[in-house]
Amino acid sequence: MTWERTFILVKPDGVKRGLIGEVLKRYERAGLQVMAAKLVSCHAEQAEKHYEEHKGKDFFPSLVDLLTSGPSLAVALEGANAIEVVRKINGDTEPRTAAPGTIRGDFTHMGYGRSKELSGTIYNVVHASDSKESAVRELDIWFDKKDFVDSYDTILKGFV
Ligand code: IDP
Ligand code: MG
Repeated sequence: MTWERTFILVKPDGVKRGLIGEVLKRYERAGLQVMAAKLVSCHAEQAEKHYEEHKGKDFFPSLVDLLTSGPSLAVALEGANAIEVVRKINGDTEPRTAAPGTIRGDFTHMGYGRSKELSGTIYNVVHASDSKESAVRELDIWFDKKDFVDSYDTILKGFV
């Protein structure tokens, strides 16, 4: 099945900088559909669960601090190969080397060295699921069943 649902988070650095519109615009203009969206001020427990694969790494505590420092926008997106396409739109993890035209390449330029001089984590505006399994897991952490719209007009599926 190529039709996928994925999870993205505009992290607190993106929300504080007023980038919600800029970020969502890029997914929408690529034809991805917003199926659920909400602002969430998460607690440490939820942030740790979300990033559990990184537990034990040196940047983990500062990553949890970032996620609990203010509201994030949680979004569920759907489209053909949505997981891969959204990560392409986001760009590489390190904004310093992320390609121009990607969210991370266009809205910040932080490198790993600079992140060490500051909080310890890279501020890169957005998160996106990296596999079908992580999408299911992360959507379950951030959303309830009732948060989703049932379905979009299927006409759109002919265009994307
Ligand atoms: P991703 O967000 O591109 O999937 P991951 O490796 O899953 O990247 O890392 C999760 C988040 O942790 C990154 O988006 C970034 O904010 C932070 N991070 C990852 N690696 C490092 C690092 O080496 N130093 C500082 N922060 C990092
Ligand atoms: Mg990741």
